[in-house]
Amino acid sequence: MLKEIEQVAEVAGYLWQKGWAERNGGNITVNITGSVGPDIRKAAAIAGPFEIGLTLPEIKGCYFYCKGTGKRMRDLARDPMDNGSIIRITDDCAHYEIVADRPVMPTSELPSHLAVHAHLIAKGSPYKASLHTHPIELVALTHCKKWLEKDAATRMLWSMIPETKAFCPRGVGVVPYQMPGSVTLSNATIKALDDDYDVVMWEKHGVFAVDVDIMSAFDQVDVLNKSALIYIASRNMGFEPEGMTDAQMKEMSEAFHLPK
Ligand code: 2HA
Ligand code: ZN
Repeated sequence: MLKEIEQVAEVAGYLWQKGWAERNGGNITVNITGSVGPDIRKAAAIAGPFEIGLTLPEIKGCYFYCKGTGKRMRDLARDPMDNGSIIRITDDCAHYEIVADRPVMPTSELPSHLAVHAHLIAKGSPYKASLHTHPIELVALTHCKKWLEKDAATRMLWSMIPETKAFCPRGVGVVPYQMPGSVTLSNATIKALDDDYDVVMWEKHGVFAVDVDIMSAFDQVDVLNKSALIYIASRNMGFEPEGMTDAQMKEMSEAFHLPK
């Protein structure tokens, strides 16, 4: 099995263990075009072609591993090829076919994930993986207007522990509530990623993250959620956490050559 798919299985296990992946919650897609071998490239379709619903020229002929629709992360962790599949985008850039291992239909969020991948390619981004999950404490933050203001959550989360800015240097964007799976949610997510975030919070729903691989996307969400936990622990101890000072943040940013 491809290294990328083994990594997806490992991350799916973490998502379940963290309580971020109830039932079929969350989605993972990875652009594996660079690592599929000749066997997959030559393989005849085992199902499809199916309509994407969008025409995306940037991903013509690309291969993606996608979590299956209705599948559970905890099952995917054990058996990624029974709970997801490898798809190939056809030459018309508007359809996909399933090429391995079994005819598992990809996530219902496929059009929005593929639109994000197409956008990343168009930008010349090295990012190959996208992750949608329901991290409890980050979702809780989005139930409060204060944390939906531009960069308010970023500043608070960065200031909880020095590592957060080092490992999530672009901070966290916010996408106001939209219906799950909708085109408006997908477009708003792409816009927020374009505004230079790797991770965006979907109000009252979850997060969407992109990075070079799925482990890195997971790590960004994990460090942000860790900061949210420290904030909550402080509040539970009865005080508003002080947060690192501006001078401490500045010193950190300079030492790690971080943007902003
Ligand atoms: O696919 O979490 O928001 C499962 C979801 C959709
Ligand atoms: Zn969701």
